[in-house]
Amino acid sequence: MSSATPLRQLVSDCYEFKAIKFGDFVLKTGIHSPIYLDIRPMVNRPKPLKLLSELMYEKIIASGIGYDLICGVPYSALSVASSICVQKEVNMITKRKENKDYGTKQLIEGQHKPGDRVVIVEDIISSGSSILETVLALRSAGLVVTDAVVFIDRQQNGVNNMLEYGITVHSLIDVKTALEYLVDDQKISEQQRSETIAWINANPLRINDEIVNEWRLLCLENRTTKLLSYEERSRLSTHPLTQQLLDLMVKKRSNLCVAVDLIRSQQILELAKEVGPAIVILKLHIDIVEDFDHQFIEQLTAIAEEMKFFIFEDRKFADIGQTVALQYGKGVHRISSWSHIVNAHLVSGPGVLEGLRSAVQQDGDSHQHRGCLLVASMSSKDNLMNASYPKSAYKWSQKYADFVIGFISQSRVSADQRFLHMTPGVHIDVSGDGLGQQYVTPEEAIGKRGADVVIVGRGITGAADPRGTAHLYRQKAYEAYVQRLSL
Ligand code: S5P
Repeated sequence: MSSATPLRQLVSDCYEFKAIKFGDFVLKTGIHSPIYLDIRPMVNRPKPLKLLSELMYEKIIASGIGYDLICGVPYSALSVASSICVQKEVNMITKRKENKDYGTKQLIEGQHKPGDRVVIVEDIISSGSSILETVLALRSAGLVVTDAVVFIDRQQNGVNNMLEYGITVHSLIDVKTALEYLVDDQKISEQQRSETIAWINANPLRINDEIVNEWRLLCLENRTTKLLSYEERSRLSTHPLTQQLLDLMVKKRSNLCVAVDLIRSQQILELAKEVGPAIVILKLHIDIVEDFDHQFIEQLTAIAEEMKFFIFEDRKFADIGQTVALQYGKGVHRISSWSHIVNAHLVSGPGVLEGLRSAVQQDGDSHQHRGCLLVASMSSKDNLMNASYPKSAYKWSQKYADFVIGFISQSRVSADQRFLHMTPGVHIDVSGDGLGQQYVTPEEAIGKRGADVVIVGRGITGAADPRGTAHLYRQKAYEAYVQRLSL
C-alpha cells in the first residue's frame, strides 16, 4: 500500500464517511450513476474539512491565481470556502441561490466592488453548470472571475465546458485517480473501478440549457463588463459561420484577415499559400482580377480548405434587392457559389439584405453557410457615414441575424457580442496612403477600438517578406486580443 499523502488520506476519509459512495444512484438529470460524490457530510467533520481547505488554498497559491475575494458555490462548497477564508484571513462573498434576477446586486452577500477578482471554490465539478451559475451572478455585478478551484473533477467534460466561458478549473484530484487510491487501499475492487470508469467515459455532460440561456441573456443585455473571449462568443453566436470562424480563430491563434488586392490570379494564389498559415480570412476584390476564371476559384478554394481560412469577397453591395441578388449569384463571378463572406452598404435600405439572402437560398442550400458584414463606418478620410449610420446598421443586423455576421467598422457598433467587428485600415508602419486611406496599428484596432478581426492589405502584400510579415501582424493582433481579455 502506498504511503498516505494528505490527498490520499482525504480520499480515504471521504470514502469512510460516505462522501464517495458506490451503488446505483439516480442523478438530478435522471440518469443512473454507479458513483455518488457529495462532500456535505464533511460539515461536521472538522479535521478532513480543515485538511481540504488547506489543500484548496495551496492549489490557489500554486496556480498563481490573482484574487481579492473567495466565493464558494452554494451550498455544498460553502463550508470549505468559509474554512479557507477564516484560516487564511481572506474576504469571502457568497451568492444567494434563490434569487435568479442577475440585475440586482443583493444576489451577492459580502462586501465587494466592480473589478474585484474572485476565485470560485467548488467541491465537485460535473458538467460545470453550478459553477457557471455562480460566475454569471458575480460577473453581472462587475466582478472579474477567471478561475475556479475544485476538490474532485468527475471528468465528465466539466473542465472543458468551463473553458468555453473563460473559466480555468484547477482540481485537486480527478475521479479516476481517486478510484485508483481506493483500489490501492482495498476499499473498492478493481472491477468496481473499471466499471465506474467505463460509465464516466460513456457519460460526458453538457451545461444545463437553462443556465446557457441565462448566460446568453446576460451577455446580450450587456450586463457583463468586458468583451468576452472568442470561445465564449462562439457559444453565444447563433450563426454557424460566426461559430466556425471564432473556433478557427482560437485554433489558429489568429484574428487576421489579409486583403489581397492583386490583379493576377497566379499572384493571388502564391500569396494565399504564403500567408495561409497566419490568417483566418482572405479578402478579395474579384473585379480587379484581370485573368479571372473559375479554375482560379477552384484553386483558391482548395488552398483555403487545406490551410484553413475563409474567403471574403469585398464586393460592398449597395443596390436594390433585385439587383444585388443578381450581382451576388449570377454574372461572370457567381460570388455566392464560392465566397463565404460578403459585405454590403445599407444606403439603399434593408432590401439589400433581403436580396442577398434570397440569392443564397436560390442556390438550393441553407443561407447559413454564407454570412454578410454590414459596412458601418469606413477608414477613408472625410467619408459621409455619419454617427447615426452604425446605429441603423445594428438595427438591421438584429433583424437579419440569420445572415448578418457582423460589421466592417472603425469601432464597435454595438455591445451585442453575437456580432463580429472587422476593422480595415491597419498598418504597422504608415498612417495613410495619400489617397484618403487612414491607418491605425493592430494594437489600436483590437485593444482600443474593440475589433475582433483586423484587415491588413498592403502592410502585408507590399512587404518584402509577406509570409514573415503576416506572422508578425498575426502575433501583434492576437496578443492585443489576449491583452484585452486580461484587462
Ligand atoms: O473602410 C474600409 C473598408 C474596407 S473593406 N476601408 C478599407 O480599406 N477597406 C478595404 O480594406 C479596402 O478596400 C482594401 O481592400 C483593404 C485595405 O487595404 P490596405 O492596403 O489599405 O490595408
